[in-house]
Amino acid sequence: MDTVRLTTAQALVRFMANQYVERDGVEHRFFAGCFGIFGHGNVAGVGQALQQYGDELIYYLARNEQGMVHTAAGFTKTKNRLQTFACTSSIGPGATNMITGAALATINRLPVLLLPGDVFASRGPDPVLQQLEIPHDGALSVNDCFRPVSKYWDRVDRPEQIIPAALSAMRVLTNQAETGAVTLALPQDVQTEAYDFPEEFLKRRVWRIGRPLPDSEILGRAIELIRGSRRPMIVAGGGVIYSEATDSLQWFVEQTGIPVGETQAGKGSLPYDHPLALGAVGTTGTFAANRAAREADLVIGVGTRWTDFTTASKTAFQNPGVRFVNVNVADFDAHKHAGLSLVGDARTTLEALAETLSGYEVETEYREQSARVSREWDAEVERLYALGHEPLPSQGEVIGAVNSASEARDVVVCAAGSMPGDLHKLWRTRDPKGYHVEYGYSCMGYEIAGGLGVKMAAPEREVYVMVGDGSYLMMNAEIITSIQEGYKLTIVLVDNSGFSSIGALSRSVGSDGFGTHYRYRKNGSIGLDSERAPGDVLPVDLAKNAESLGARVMGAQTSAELKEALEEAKSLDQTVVIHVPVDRYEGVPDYESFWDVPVAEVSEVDAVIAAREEYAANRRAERRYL
Ligand SMILES: Cc1ncc(C[n+]2csc(CCOP(=O)(O)OP(=O)(O)O)c2C)c(N)n1
Ligand SMILES: [Mg+2]
Repeated sequence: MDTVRLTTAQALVRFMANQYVERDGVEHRFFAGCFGIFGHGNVAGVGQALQQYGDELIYYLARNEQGMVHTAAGFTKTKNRLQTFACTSSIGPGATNMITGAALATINRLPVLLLPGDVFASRGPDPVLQQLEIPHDGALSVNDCFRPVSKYWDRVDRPEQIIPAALSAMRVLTNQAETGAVTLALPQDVQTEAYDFPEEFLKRRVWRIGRPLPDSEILGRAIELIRGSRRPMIVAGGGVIYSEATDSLQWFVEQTGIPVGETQAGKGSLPYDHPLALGAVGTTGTFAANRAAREADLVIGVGTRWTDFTTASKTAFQNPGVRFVNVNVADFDAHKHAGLSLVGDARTTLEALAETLSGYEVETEYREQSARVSREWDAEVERLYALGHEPLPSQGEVIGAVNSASEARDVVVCAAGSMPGDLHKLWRTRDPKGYHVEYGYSCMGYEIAGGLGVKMAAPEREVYVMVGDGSYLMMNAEIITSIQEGYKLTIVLVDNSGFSSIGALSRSVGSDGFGTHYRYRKNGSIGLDSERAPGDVLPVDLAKNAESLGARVMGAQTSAELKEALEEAKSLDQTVVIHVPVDRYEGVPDYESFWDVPVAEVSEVDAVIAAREEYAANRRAERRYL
């Protein structure tokens, strides 16, 4: 057996550089590179290897370990999970900074490889700087915190262990049903130790990503259920997009006349102006999709994991006899809501269904109703795009301006705050990859870092990062990384001086916006919305902050100024931040939907008592779908 003497880290870097995936006959290099922030826990191991093999695997310096995992997640989501990045960190805080990113990746089913440094396997320098000491367990380190947020976790205590660990990592990363964050904890001494690695381990390896079909008997039962339904609807989730099944979906719905509601990850499954596109479904849904959901007797979920936002906390589907058919590569999701579980790839399964259903169509009246309500919804979008709110624009108008300025193939990116819901309702998606909202973890701080990943994956598209002031303050440092690497982002910083989303939620639970506005503490209190005064607001200047990071900054006080700034931004090739103050209280309404956020059962505050009564009434509509 031919061997080559390498350190653990050198072998891992060379292994990563030679991993490929293949789907539909097309090969993709799986690791586009490795992000990292060095410290004593990785500089001499993984850092040395990345320097030595820099031609094989490119190293990217990030600013925040959480941010670099978000960048990897944004990248792989844009690449439909066929390519990703590895992320290397030091031990201790560098490692634990990645945990939020790991959770985000795992929840969204996005493959990212995390390589936190770990304490000495030899336990020589014990405790080393940043080592956690637990008196009853010598084997624990902070990296054990990655276990619940990883789909595969390993600690490499001897150099040769990297062989099975790396192969297991690839198995999970490339498995469409299992994928998520994978963590290989690398003790800092082991990273640097040498071993005679078999050449075979380092050779080019191609992981095939198949398109499995469900069991034919179950497929037959699904056909019967569809044929027997009068008001079927489809809920399209992220799986439609990852599987590149949007054309098949369109073919299926045009043939059958079944209308489509979209989840956050599934938005873009159909173009917004398709007559069978009812838009967003659920808590942040349109009246078009939510009315169809209320009456549907059969719901076909394709590539969705049925979160509470999609089901409006299980109030969306009210037909007493409603049944679910779930098409999903993940058995776990396919079984939800007592659904008939079609475990398979979205594209091949939709095609198999369409072929077998040929000749079946919903009643003409139902098809026409879908087209009518879809048009009515678009008129509502138009109304909110052109609200003309003064003196500051509404958030809906800002979304309208960005949508109008963008080309069909450009991408909008968002994650947390009031914007994801508003974008879900209002963004007119014209391309399957045009809408990128991270709403599995809805993680404040994802926007800019994730947007960088989107741009790295699709440099030919303009990337519009829509970020609230709260999210911006949590994580804006990857602006510097975007400038360092020459990836332009157009960042629309929507400023309402605090957490308008949670402020509105607070008002709806009777708590008057308590603690959600950036205001001076006065008389010992952080303030209620009903007590606000003009001089209260803190003197924060986020535009100056963005400028100091090297971004080109423009201010826009009105919709007209915003449109001008967006046009100017298009002509630039560097990262731009457009700072837009909006009216905090002019929100986009909800459309016949609910979200279960429990309200205090007893209180001395009248508004809370009233909110609790309303909450109890709404909750009565929650169902179990058994
Ligand atoms: C990391 C993180 N912390 C807390 C939350 C809860 N949360 C959701 S939205 C939000 C406020 C977001 O503020 P901003 O970005 O200004 O958006 P706005 O609500 O004003 O639209 C908070 C605190 C979260 N989603 N993520
Ligand atoms: Mg805000």
